[in-house]
Amino acid sequence: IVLADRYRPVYHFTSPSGWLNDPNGVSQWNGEYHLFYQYNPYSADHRLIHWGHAVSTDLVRWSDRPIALTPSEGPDEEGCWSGVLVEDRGRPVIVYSGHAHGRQTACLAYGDATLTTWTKEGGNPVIEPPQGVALTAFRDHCVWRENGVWRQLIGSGIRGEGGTAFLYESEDLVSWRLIGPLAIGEAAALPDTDPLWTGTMWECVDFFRLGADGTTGAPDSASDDEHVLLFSAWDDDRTMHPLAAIGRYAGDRFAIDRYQRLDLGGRHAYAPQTFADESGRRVLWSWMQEARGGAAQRAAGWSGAMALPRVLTIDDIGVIRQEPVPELEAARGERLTWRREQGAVASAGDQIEFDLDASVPAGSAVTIEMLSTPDGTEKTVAVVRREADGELTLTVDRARSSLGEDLDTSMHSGAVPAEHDHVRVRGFLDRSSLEIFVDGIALTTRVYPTRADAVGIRVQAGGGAALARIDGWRVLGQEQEVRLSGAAGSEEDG
Ligand code: DQQ
Repeated sequence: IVLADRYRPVYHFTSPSGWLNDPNGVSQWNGEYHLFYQYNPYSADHRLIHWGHAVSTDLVRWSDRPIALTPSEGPDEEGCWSGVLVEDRGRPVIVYSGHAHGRQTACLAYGDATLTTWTKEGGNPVIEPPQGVALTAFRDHCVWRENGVWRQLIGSGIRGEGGTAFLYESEDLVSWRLIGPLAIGEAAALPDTDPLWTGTMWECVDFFRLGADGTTGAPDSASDDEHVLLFSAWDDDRTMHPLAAIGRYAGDRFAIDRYQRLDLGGRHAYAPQTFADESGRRVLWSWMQEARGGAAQRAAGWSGAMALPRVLTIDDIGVIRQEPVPELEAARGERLTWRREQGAVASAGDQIEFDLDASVPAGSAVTIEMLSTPDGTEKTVAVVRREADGELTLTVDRARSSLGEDLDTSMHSGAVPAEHDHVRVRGFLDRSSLEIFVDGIALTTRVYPTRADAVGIRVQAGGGAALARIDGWRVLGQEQEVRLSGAAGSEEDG
């Protein structure tokens, strides 16, 4: 019997084996989308990190390519950590963090025209951490062209001051001048109580222009457009979540006007990275960390998946919104049928997409139970509630999501800026992966129900809320499913 791992997402990107974390080098070249990622092919642990590689023409069906970067003697001998891919006069270049003996430095690798084979720069590392300042860390890269030169940000933090990103400049990607910190966060304490905690280290910085008119592009200090700096706020104690800083970029500084939580699921949509695709959209990838313990991950032989690729926009009240790319509609299978039960509507399946419109006036709520057993012993409950003062909130309660042990089942919650009673809720269930979007505010999380009858969704509108429309589809796993059963089969044979 072939037993596929019931927690392994089917229509989300996962690595062929082992461990996956951050998306890297996200891009589109001659129509083809490339996803590189932090990868340990040998075990489901964060150890000896390589760059995995996959390609797609539609952001839905992916095929694996050979490993792009492998640690080798020198500055990356203990890991090829996160970075980006740029084009320098037609030549693909990866800028990444070499990791060796507790030190991180900036390294380069040059690709062939198909982005398959990579040759490391002989002069690596090309940047070492600045001297004379007490840094919390120094890694991860954002690189762009501006005014005929290269600019680069490297994520860091200054002890006693806050997270930061150091700005550099170069003519040739090889020799770099330090300009200084682009911006410095707050000397933030209180990670547990402050949802906008900015961390002591900014991981995976990503800086770009995003206009309310839908335009986006590389940073441009001559433009009045709002700029967005994504970073993953991190601390040595392993507290972490992704944030967006929004503000003005002028000269060599970024004046932060405000922060926004990028995902109400926090670390389950970590290390986000974006790119502008050939159609001009800002596409975002992020890593869905597991919520189960290391022993369970090692036993499963895999860890980590990518959240669905999303289009990022900013609306006219300055709020960043995200929606899964519309290409995913091509992966829709059969339409769900709904049954009525005690004032709720319900449907079954653990690989489904749902989409509903509801009116949620003050004092009312819509409750969505997912992956629930008929007796309610296991269930994950999302609630979209309008408080008496008009504020709309989204919570996901995982306390009863699983009878299993050694799981993070903490609650997620946050506000959804929305001006009307009418809200749109979209959800994507894919086994252990759950993504909910309420008016474009994302909440990404992981749950691990144990019972075979913990499937489907059940939606109830109460206290004056009313469901205006509900629709849903099974989602096809496509090529990943084929690869998965192959892998499960060989494990069984062994
Ligand atoms: N993961 C990478 C680092 C980065 C961190 C190492 C974020 O480059 O700071 O795998 O998850």
